[in-house]
Amino acid sequence: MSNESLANLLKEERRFAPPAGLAAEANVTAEAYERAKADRLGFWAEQARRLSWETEPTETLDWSNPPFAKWFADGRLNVAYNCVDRHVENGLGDRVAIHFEGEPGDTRSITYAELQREVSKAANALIELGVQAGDRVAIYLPMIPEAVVSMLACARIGAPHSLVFGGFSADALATRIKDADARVVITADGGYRRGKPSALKPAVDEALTRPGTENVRSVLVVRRTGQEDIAWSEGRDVWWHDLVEAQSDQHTPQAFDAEHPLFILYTSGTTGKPKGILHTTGGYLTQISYTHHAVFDLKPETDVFWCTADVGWVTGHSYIVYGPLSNGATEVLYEGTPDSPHQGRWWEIVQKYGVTILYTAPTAIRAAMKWGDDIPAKFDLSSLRILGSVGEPINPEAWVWYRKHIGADRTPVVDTWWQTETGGIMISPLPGVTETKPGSAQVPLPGIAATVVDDDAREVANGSGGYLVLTEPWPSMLRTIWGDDQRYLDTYWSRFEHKYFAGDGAKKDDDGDIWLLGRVDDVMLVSGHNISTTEVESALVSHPKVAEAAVVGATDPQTTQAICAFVILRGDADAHEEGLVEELRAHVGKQLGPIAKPKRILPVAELPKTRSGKIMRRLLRDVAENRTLGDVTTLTDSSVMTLIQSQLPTAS
Ligand code: 6R9
Repeated sequence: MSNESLANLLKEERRFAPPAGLAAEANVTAEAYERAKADRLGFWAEQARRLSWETEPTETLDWSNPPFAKWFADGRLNVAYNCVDRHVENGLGDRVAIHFEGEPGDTRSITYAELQREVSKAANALIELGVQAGDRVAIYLPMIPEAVVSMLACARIGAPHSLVFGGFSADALATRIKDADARVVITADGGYRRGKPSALKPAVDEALTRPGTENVRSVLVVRRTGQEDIAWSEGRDVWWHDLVEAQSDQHTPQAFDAEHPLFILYTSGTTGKPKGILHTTGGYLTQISYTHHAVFDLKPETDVFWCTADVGWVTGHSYIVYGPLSNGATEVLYEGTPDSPHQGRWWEIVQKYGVTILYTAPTAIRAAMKWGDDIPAKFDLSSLRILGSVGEPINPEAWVWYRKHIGADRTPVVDTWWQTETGGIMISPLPGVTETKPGSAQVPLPGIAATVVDDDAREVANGSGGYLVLTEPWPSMLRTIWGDDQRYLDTYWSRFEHKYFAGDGAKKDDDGDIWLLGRVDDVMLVSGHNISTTEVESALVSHPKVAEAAVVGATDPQTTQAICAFVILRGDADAHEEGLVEELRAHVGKQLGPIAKPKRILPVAELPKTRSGKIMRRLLRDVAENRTLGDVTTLTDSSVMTLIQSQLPTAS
């Protein structure tokens, strides 16, 4: 990125100090940064002791063959034992682990003692199906307790799981089954979405007709909706309620090496086949457990934690399953969408369970902004004490809205930057320590080394922009791309020597705090200036009529790229209002400078998003450049593209 980058023009002066009470009682204080700086590996060795090891590790990091890391290599442990059994042994068997809220309103609270029995039964069932340590199990389930139980059962017997979003197609499922060479698939007849049952099993049946999936011996099927007349393949398909319920609820977990594979999770990326990100056991659980304790200040006796992600996304793996459960938390698991049957559903759930810590994504916050302030205002949200954000850069205006309308202007907001590849949170404020800045993830966590570099790998000065890199290995780092070490090297370790390239643009502000600016592929080049999509979007969202914005650079003969913005207006704004587009352009010009003014602004009703809530700018670029749309299979709802195209007068 050039030094002329406009990555420095958006000024955000608001600051929020940690509440005094929270700071005084915080799990982690400023001292942790000092300790980690003085002895980074010693710091992580200390965090590893949060876990219960069958064999304590004596080695911390083996980096003799970079970038292939081994953490705690001579230690042995069982992840499911750490997430379940040890809490029961510590007398916490009656504590609720999971409050499940189904979309149709069915509920179930599962204690740690019950979870131990469920996981043991499922582990015994997998063993009966012939699953051995090292065999891969594909999990294609809705957000129901069986998803968590299945993951823990796999971990318990050392069978790496590979979750595939319930929203993905048969094709996407087949590709992932094939790449991981899965032996068993766990699925359900269907799940609920927006009040209606939606079938899942047919996609599995279809996927298993594809070449390369022949090694799948068994399909274990949870009955969730009970309404589908589903096809059944005798000898292959087996009902969960027949097989799992018949098992003993006793199972003795066996310890595995710290570097034993725990799971594979596919990231779609923008090009090429999906990458199977491989995570292993000891280092992963150490960092996930620590970051959940530190970033959310979890007090397991009193907190009720809720991460709204899907378990099929890395956020669900780390902060629904492994983080909260390793820390003995009580948490909420919700099957459905935020607006079914009404737009206050989430706030109703916060009120009902007394949720104290909420972890969600900017897309959900912007949707709530669009629906209006009066909706959350109808519910008692006073139990909340910490709010988290993940998945995309959070626009400062959305951050402030979140704090004000959900957090009563009282709760810290922690903006957490990380990736499927990093396994756990890497850059985030600490709620009892950091004076927060709306829109910035700010500081690497204790024990994490991150910075921003220029094209020549030189660290940029404060006040400048460039590429986010990680300069030291970390415990929950990906170990490789499943079956493709070369691609691991090429994708992450070849752009800059000895540094992990995250693929995100970032800047350091005058205090050295880090601001994420979106994927580098999304950065625009306008008349010789690099302009961040994130900053133009944030400038648009800071206008009172705009709830959400997506900005792309469209090829332009004069300026290389021209800025094209798609905006969703707030509840009471009128898309046809005269002068609206000019008003928004002028607003961006004032916030960022004339060069950042979008050439075109198009009000739309929806934006294309992935199932994990990220805006797919690539497709908007196709629209802006009058191209046929690229691959839309990872969209939550592919009809939005038709909708957007139909809303454009002409795409010119
Ligand atoms: C956890 C997760 C990773 C990409 C990442 C970045 C974006 C995530 C962010 C953020 C700015 C944050 N991202 N958190 N950007 N601020 N707090 O989302 O993993 O699905 O692999 O996506 O998401 O672009 O590189 P994953």
